[in-house]
Parts: sequence; C-alpha cells; structure tokens
Amino acid sequence: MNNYIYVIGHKHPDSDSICAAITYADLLCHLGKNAVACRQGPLNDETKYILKRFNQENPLLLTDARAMLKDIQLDEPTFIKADETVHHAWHVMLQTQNRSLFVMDDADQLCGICTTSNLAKVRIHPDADLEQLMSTASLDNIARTVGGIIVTKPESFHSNGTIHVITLDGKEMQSFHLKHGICILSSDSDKQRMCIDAGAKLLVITCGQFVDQGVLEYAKDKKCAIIKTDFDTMHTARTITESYSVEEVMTKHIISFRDDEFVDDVAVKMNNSRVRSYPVIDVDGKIIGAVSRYHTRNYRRRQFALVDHSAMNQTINHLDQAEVVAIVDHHHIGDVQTDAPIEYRNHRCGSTCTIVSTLYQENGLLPNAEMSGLLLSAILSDTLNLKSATTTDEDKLTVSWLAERAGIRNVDDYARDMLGASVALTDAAPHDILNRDLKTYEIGKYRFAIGQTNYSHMEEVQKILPNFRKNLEKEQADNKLDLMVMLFTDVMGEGSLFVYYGPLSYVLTDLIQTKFDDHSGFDPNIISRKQQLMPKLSEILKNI
Ligand SMILES: [Mn+2]
Repeated sequence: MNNYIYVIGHKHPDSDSICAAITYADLLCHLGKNAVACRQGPLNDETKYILKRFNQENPLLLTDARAMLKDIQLDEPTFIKADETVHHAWHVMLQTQNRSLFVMDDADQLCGICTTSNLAKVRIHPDADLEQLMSTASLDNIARTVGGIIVTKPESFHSNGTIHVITLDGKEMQSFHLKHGICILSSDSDKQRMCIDAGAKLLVITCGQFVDQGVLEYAKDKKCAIIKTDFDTMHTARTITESYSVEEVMTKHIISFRDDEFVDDVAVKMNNSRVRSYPVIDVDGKIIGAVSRYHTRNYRRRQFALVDHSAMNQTINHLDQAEVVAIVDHHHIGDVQTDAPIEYRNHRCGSTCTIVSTLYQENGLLPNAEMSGLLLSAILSDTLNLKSATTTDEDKLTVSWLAERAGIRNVDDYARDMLGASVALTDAAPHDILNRDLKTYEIGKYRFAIGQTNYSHMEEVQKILPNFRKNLEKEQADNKLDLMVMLFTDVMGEGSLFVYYGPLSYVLTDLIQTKFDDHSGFDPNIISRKQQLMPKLSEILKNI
C-alpha cells in the first residue's frame, strides 16, 4: 500500500516550486516520513540548469491527485488451475476465505473467474446438466476427488457422465443402462463383472475393498477403468459429482482493471456489473491483487504537501479527492481547504526555499551541499538575485549561509550563469527572439509594439545584433507601426539595451540615457517595460 507524502509545487513550475518540492521532501524523509518530490509540468531551462548543477533527478511528474488501484490495499489474489476440480476449488475457497478464484491456463494466463455461484452451477442453474459436466471429468480428477487410486487405466477414458450406485443384483440390475457410465460399488466380484459386462467405463470400488486379479484382467480387456478408494459409498457418491474441472463452469468473460486506473473511476465501472471481485493487472500483465466494492469505498487517499502555492487554481487536479497534510508557502493564503489540522507555514519572504531552509534549522538539521545548492538557487531565482521588491533581510542572510554550505564562492557569478540559462540568444532566430514577449499598444493615433527578453552576457547580444536589427526594421515596416522597440534586459537587473525603428524613433532616442546611434542605445535604470518604460512613453506620446 502507498504511504507516500507527495510534495508538489504549483502548475507551470518555476525553480522555487521544484527546488522547494525536492528539499522539503528531503527534510520530511529525514524526519522519518516517506516523501517524494513531484512536479506538475515540464521544467524550464533555468531549473534544468540548477538540477544538473547539483546532481538532482527530475521530480516525478504528477498531474492528478487521485489514488490509483496500485496505491490502495487490495485482497491477495487466489489462483487455481483451469483443470483443477470443482471439489478442489471449494476446498481452496474454504481455506482462503476468498469467494472469487482467478483461473489460470497452462500458459499461466488468466482465462476465467470462478465464484461460489459458478461452483454451485448444478444446484442453482436450471439448465445445468450434471451428466454433461461429469462426461468431461478426467480419470485423474475423479480419482483425486474421491480420494482414490487408479488401479486399471485404459488408454483413453471417456464416460457419458451418468453415475450409478450399484445396490441391486443380477437381472434387476440389467434394466439400468450402465453402458458408458460410472458405477460405484464395493466388494462382490460378480457385481463388478456384471457392470463391466454392461459396458460401464469406470468402476469406483469403495470402503477399501479388494478387487481380485480376474476382475482386473477382465476390466483391462473391456477397457473399463477401476478406481479404489478407502472412503465409504455415501461419501464417494457425494463428492464424485464435483470431479469436473473449474474450466467447465468458470466465467470466461473477464472484467479486469489496470493498477494505474483511478479508484473512483473503477468504482463507477463496477456499478455496471455484478461481479464480486475483479483482478487488478500491472503494466507487465501480472495480477497484483483483487479489488471489490469494499476497497473502492474504504481506502487511504493520497497525501500531499503543497509548496509555493495554496490556491486551488494553482494546485494539482482533483486535490479535493486527496488529503493535504502540509503547506509551505510565501504567497497570499489561497483557497485550499482541509478537514484536519495540518503543518502550515506561510511567511512573508522572497522564496519558499527561504522558509524550507528555516524548517531544516528548526528541526535541528542541516541541508547537505546539494540541498543547500537547490535552496540557494531557488531564492536567487525568485528574488532576481536579491533585487526584487519582495526580498527580505532573511533571504539575504539565508543566501550567504547556503552559499557556504553549497560551496558557491561568488554568488553574483553563479546567479548570472543560472538566470542566463533560460535566455539563450545565440541559437534563436531574430523573429523568435522578438516575439518571445511582444506587446502591441495604441495611444491616440499612434500604434507601437514593445518586445522584451533577458540576456546574461552582453557578448551574446552583440553577436546577434546585426541580424536582429535588420529583421526588426523589416517587421516594423511590414506592420506599419509608428514605433517598434526591443529591450534586451540584463538578467541581474542592471539595465536594458534598446533597439528601435519607425517614424517615432526620435522619441526613444530622447528618452534613454545613452544613445549609440539613431536606432539603439542603453539605459542602466530601465528594466521593467510596464513599470518604467510605458509610463514615460505614454506621457510623451500624449503631448506630441
Ligand atoms: Mn516562489
């Protein structure tokens, strides 16, 4: 049974979500829990860079919180071979208290299911024909069922399935049609011979009685089989009718479930059938258990620890059908609800990983070098190298503590490489770079567009600039814009390089601090399009 705590961040995971999931799962494991880090979607390039740098596996992809059959407690499956007798099947049911047996063929493949009502077919099914069923019983199975040994075995054995208990003598007996039938009797070699004469295919000699040599030879001649049993006639007559194989009465139309099906889906499917217990099959086709209605109504839900979010629209699908056991987050308190008290930690700081670092210390633990590297990276990512407005002194202190533990000597250099991992420019086409994040605006009679991307190293921008400028000029003309601007913004927030074309180019030339030529320049103070560039630009455009 599954006793994991799944630690998971928000949809469209960023580095904080992923690193918090891995480190909080690590912390829980150190606290004796069985925790596993998860993610809701693909990793971005920055996060990939971090995980590679600190030798971490990609967390488990999980997009649905519901429990699967493989997560819950199932019944042990009970198997029986297709050629085993109904008598043996009753015995297995009694021993295992399992009323539903899975029938396996010679190749060990599931070929049917046998329940009490299958076994009781001759009692409860009006069309059941005991003689027909008994005609299929093999000599070996009959011998086993009546607890006997085969004394005479013809080359082939096939009876018509009628069973006679021989109590009469001589002539009276002849009015019964013993031909091709099975005769149960005890001592008295005259009777035994008479049965053979009448064409019986099998004599079952009860009470451990002796069969003389003459009868044995006679039976061999006439191709009549003989079984001897120590049991009395009553017992033999009662049990022999269970000598046919389960194959004859099993249900061949099998409804089975895969172990990765969700429990509540399975419950719905079960409502459409009346089977008591269904086989559950794993990815290799192996039966791992049996599921019944009881299991789908009483099971342990999957347990989740949420990191870096607490809002339902950010969380994993179907969380309402799982159990939340912890939340660690630095965002506003969301709308996830719980039925029971949980571990809940919300704290105003720049990154969930700042909180996780504190939780290690509160529990008297130290994150190892790898975990420290993840925590550090996530804080630098969420706070843009400690420059965002959300950054607190605690974030800064935590970063220097973690940097030492992770063996990072120069945090700024590391931050630039890490933040730059997601903004590769050199392999991308100019059109794609422009359209990574392009917004179109209208102010008064002017139409213009502003694109923005980050860069980590200025040399990369210089390398692509000649082609980029040509393309920008063309796109501005094609779209008949009054102005088209591109900002290449330093990942560490140390200014933006501007490239722009269109009739209004002179407006931008006046606006930015350093002009390279009529269509490019640099401003160390503008890093936000929305908060810094747009207010200035609309002010100017309204006044010309
Ligand atoms: Mn975060």
